[in-house]
Amino acid sequence: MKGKLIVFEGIEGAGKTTQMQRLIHWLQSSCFLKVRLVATREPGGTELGKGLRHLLLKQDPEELVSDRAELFMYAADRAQHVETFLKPELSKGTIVLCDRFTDSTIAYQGYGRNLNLNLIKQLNEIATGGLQSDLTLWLDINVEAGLARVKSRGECDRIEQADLKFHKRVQQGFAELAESNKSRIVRINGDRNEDEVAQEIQTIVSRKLEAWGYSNNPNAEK
Ligand code: Z5A
Repeated sequence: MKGKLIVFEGIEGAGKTTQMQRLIHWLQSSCFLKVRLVATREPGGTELGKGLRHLLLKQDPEELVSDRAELFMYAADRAQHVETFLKPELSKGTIVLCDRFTDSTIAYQGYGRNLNLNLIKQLNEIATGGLQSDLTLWLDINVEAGLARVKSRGECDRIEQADLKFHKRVQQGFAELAESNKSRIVRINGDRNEDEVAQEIQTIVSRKLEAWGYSNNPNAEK
């Protein structure tokens, strides 16, 4: 793979979408990127994924989605996303920014729903064909604060409505993943104002890009 995959992770309301947009604007306006840059997300990064996202997040009092069905739907979304979007982009040399990836499944379906972690790791492996992020930015935020941000936006989706204990288990999942994957996952304190968080992300990403051989010299070609 010639490109790089940078993933944003965290609980609801952590600020992933906000910070991803800010990073894109910063990268586009800085001298770093003479290479193609794209943004995507899971679930919902492909046409098939958009349908799965709708099914996963809608509220249907008539039929609850079972935990295992939910797991397989996220895996199906990922398999399609990796095969038809991520791998082709990365092989062209693109820098891909992705809102959520494999760690979300471990945190939500593993720690949150208590499904078997080994099974989830195997499913992630099958769905990705072994593709991993080059850098994951984990926005670590107090659970109550994240949920309050989301609630202040209005209506909550199916997963956002899960109880506080569920979200705390998910948070614990991200914390343990960060602890055991220190070279891939970087913790960022998300309990700060948007500008402070964005500044730290820019510092981390610019260092990584330099380490990967991307120059911020405006005359340099990658
Ligand atoms: N899910 C799963 O279970 N398993 C999986 O494998 C995958 C996903 C891949 C959809 O994800 C759901 O799928 C998700 C996990 C599950 N659970 N739910 N629900 P999603 O990423 O599309 O949805 P989300 O995580 O709920 O997105 P979100 O609520 O929009 O969170 P966010 O993107 O991290 O936050 P944001 O949109 O940038 O900000 C939220 C609000 O806070 C907004 O009003 C901002 O203006 C505000 N904000 C942002 N930053 C700040 C700061 N620093 N201070 C104050 N206010 C802020």
